[in-house]
Amino acid sequence: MRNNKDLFEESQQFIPGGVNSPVRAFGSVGGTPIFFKSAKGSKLWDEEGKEYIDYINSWGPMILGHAHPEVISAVQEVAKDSLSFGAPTARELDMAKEIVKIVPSIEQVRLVSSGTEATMSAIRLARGYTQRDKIVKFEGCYHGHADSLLVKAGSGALTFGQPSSAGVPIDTAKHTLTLSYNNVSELEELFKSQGNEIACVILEPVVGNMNLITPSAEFLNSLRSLTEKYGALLIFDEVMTGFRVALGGAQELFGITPDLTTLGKVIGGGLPVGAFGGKKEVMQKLAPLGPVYQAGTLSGNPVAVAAGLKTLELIQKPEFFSELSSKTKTLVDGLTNAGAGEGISFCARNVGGMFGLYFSDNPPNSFADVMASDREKFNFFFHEMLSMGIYFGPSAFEAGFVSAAHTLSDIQHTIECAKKAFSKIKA
Ligand code: KE4
Repeated sequence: MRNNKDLFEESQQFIPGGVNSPVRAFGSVGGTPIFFKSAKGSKLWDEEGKEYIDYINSWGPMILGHAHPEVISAVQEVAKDSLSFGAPTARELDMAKEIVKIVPSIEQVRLVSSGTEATMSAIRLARGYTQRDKIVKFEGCYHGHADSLLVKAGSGALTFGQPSSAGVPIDTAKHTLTLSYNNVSELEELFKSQGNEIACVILEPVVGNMNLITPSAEFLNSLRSLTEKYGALLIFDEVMTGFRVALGGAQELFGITPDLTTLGKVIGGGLPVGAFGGKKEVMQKLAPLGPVYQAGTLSGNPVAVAAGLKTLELIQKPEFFSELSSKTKTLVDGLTNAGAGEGISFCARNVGGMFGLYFSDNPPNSFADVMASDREKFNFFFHEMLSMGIYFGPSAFEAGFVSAAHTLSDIQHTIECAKKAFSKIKA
């Protein structure tokens, strides 16, 4: 048996930072990342044989729980007939029809292999359709690692964006304007001055990448009316919220119809699938029909689509989302009460099957609020819970996820462990 520490040390010799995605390196919370070997339902087992209750769920995809027997057999069934053709398959048509059925704003959809590909392609499509270069995003929202989305607010939010990563040319970043989430006056001011130059606005309609933040109704309504008025496209990045906060995602929850939607995570059931879709008039601009090029060797991969189709079938069972949401609320209410019981400045909230934990008196409504929460306390809490076999996201800036496989005893055990962790924080 190889332990987590040795594995991490050796991995760092062959993989930058020892991980294939930065958040996994525990950089934000410190300590040694856990190397997992297997999982089933709500449980994970690491290489040392230790068991954990999983509240990351692979950052959202494992909504049914790990290794769901029907998903595994769907994958095994399809894998027998080759893993990829690089040509159209009937199964991709089935997936497209399923997405169009579940998300009414999507009249046509294109499958890709990650959320990043979905948002990168949607941005290019919006620019090609409107023939405008400027795009708008919000500080704290993450949309994958395409160059034009790795941009933070410039000196003034209404001026040029600044790269938030090395390797992103200033000439690329300058077309991205970054505003404050939930700030309606900034939005109005920007559109009044530059509205006719804006190709699109992209946002997480419930934010999961600066911890969980919900939009105000005024913010969403202003976004929809201003983009409509100035001919900009409204893109809901539902890679995380799609099939998670409700079957039809945040757009179903809030009753807002975006022009384009990006999807990922749940749609692949744990295998690489992303998607972007929307109005047919916009989607027709895509190659091979239109001038906006976009492509992918493994787009619509039959094995990945089989996992996604089975997952989408199973989450449409009656009561799936009401049960998932109430289980998640039981968790956040229990954690909030446990924090209050120890007199800790702590709160938690959920939207459907995703939740946020905050070491602050009130849930945050903005990036500034999130930055004001107590990261040290979160990091201490994270490691205390990890030592008791509870696996939350290794960052104070990530949302957590509950699956259909989590039992009420998992939830109750988590709350009991939190009480112990809070009592140590108080001491
Ligand atoms: P991927 O390229 O990682 O499949 O998707 C990018 C993406 C796009 N949009 C939203 C709203 C997302 O949350 C993501 C990816 N989410 C992170 C979790 N915070 C993935 C975890 C990671 O980066 O390892």
